[in-house]
Amino acid sequence: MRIAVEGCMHGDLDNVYATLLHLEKVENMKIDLLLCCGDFQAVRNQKDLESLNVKPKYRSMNSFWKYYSGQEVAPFPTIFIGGNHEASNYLWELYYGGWAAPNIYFLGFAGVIKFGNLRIGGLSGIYNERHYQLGHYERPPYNESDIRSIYHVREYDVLKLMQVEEPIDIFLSHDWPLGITDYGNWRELIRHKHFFEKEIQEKTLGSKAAAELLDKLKPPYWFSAHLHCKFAALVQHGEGGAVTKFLALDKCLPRRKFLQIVEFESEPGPYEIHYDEEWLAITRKFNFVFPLTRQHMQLGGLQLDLQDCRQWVRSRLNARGSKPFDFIRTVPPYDPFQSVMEASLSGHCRNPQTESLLRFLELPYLLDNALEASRLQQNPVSLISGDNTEGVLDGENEDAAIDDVDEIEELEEFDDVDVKHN
Ligand SMILES: [Mn+2]
Repeated sequence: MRIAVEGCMHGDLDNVYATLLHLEKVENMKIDLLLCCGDFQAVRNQKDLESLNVKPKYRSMNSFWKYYSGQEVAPFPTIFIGGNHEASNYLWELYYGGWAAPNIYFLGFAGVIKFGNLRIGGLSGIYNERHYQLGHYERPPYNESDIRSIYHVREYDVLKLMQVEEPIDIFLSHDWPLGITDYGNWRELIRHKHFFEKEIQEKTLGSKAAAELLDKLKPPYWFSAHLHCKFAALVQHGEGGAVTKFLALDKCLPRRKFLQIVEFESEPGPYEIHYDEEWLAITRKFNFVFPLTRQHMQLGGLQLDLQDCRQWVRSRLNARGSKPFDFIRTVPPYDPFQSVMEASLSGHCRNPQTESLLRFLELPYLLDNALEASRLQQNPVSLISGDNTEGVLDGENEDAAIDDVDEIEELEEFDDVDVKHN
């Protein structure tokens, strides 16, 4: 099986697919899957642009809407996670994962799925300590603060991924695991990206949550994006332990290293995306502590026995099959011939895929319901203590130092070294 991995998509599906089709032709090979490590920008229409945290001059429709509307069809199965530039309202609809467009699958805020015999896991968003222990309290339409915190990783989602015991083949995170630069040629890295130097030396470059997951899951492959450069590292987990090949890739621009083809041993294709039994069991088991308010949650160390749940999920999957529920369009796609979009509701939309999955798992729908969430938190669960401290109010510089590489690069004006080497 041949998998293409790319860094940030930034809504440029047309160019990435064209590049891959060209590659298939000149190399005379078949690509089975495209993995994208975030900043996908699944913008369906102008309304979605309001939930995308980018500077006004980057607020453009790009090309996802064509694949959403059906005007174009993704030529390769595509799996992506979220980054920090997303149509966050749309990704929230698909919190548990689902088809963002035909043949384009969103892994969810956290998720594990199967593709052929491979198990692919991922964590969306970027790490920011200030919001880590809060619930998912943001609801569209987002205010100035929520539009930036919605993509900050929450401990709850990491905790779920920490329950995974069966081997993961590939893991995706948008920002790099904290400390990963120690395992690669960081001196070479800062020669091109000298604005990383301070954070590398202070050991603050990257996601603490991703580092914990890397240490727990020890997947053979880990791919990231976010910092808009290529960087490889080799992590040996203890003496004689498992090895993780880490690779970060650039964004899609001419002369930039944004794509890598990786080959995996597998049975002959074609391959399909399927639900993962262990992950669905974790999802079902942990839904009762799904935090949906600004309350601090102390979830650390929560352990639940999954065995009975595994059995239950297995029999449900055997009865229904494990293919994800079908894609369903929920909003009118962008129409380039219509300059102003018809007025539409800017609130949360219940995505039928999410509703079907929750019905399948016999779970309540909570994504639009803060009330339900606070009731849940009042339940006396001995292992979880929700103290009443509100999340710290958001200040101007709430994001980590390197949160938006576009901005830094703009300041740097792509120095010569950068262009030459990418
Ligand atoms: Mn990013």
